[in-house]
Amino acid sequence: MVLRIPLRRSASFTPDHHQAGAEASPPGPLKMEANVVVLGADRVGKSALTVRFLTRRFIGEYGNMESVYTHTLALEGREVVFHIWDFPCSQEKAEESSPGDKRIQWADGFVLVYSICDRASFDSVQPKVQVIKAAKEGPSQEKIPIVIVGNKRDLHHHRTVSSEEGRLLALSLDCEFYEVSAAEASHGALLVFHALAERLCEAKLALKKGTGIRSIVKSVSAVFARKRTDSM
Ligand SMILES: Nc1nc2c(ncn2[C@@H]2O[C@H](COP(=O)(O)OP(=O)(O)O)[C@@H](O)[C@H]2O)c(=O)[nH]1
Ligand SMILES: [Mg+2]
Repeated sequence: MVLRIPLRRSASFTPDHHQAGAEASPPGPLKMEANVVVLGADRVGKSALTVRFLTRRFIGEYGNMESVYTHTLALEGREVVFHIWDFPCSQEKAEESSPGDKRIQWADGFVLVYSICDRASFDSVQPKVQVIKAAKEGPSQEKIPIVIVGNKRDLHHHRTVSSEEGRLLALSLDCEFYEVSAAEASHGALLVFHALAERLCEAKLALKKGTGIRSIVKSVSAVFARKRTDSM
């Protein structure tokens, strides 16, 4: 069952002085909606990170509910409406990510979480990114908005994945990267979703530009084709 929990709370990540001084409106649409899915192995903190972002709270145990949360954030003069799909562990296992996975089809942006204390969860990130890219990358090879997150940073004494490994993996896959502790603070969760929102806006703009250029090329070709037939 999918629970729709509309959380109308709005989060602004732009410093006040920046917003006040922003006279020119940003390029692209001022309101954007995006579907986001949070993926990763069991018990890495997917729900903890999501709930941190939505409520700023860490409640410890999150049960096994499947939820789609709606949440709006302000990003440099734009409004980004996120629909965030959080999965119960059992379902994550049952639906081993494949390009046909309904979550991958549904989502525009992805948060891939592993635990820095769980190497297997880290090892599962790369195949997941490859599946997402195979399913989503169009002919123009546009950047898919993906943020890789190493969670449970507070448990550094149990660390089995170094920060460097996380950073290098993200670099090699052309993804954003953050190491955070959902348990300790909300700052990391905010950075993660803020970075994803930026990537989503860039992707939307790139898509629009691509479509714009393609339609110009189409019309110019049509005019030349017409001229050629006229002169025959
Ligand atoms: N120490 C620590 N525990 C965490 C952190 N994030 C989540 N947890 C705990 O890890 C367990 C699994 O978290 P949960 O969000 O349910 O994982 P999910 O299965 O990926 O959704 C819970 O007991 C959480 O309290 C973190 O940053 N640090
Ligand atoms: Mg969960």
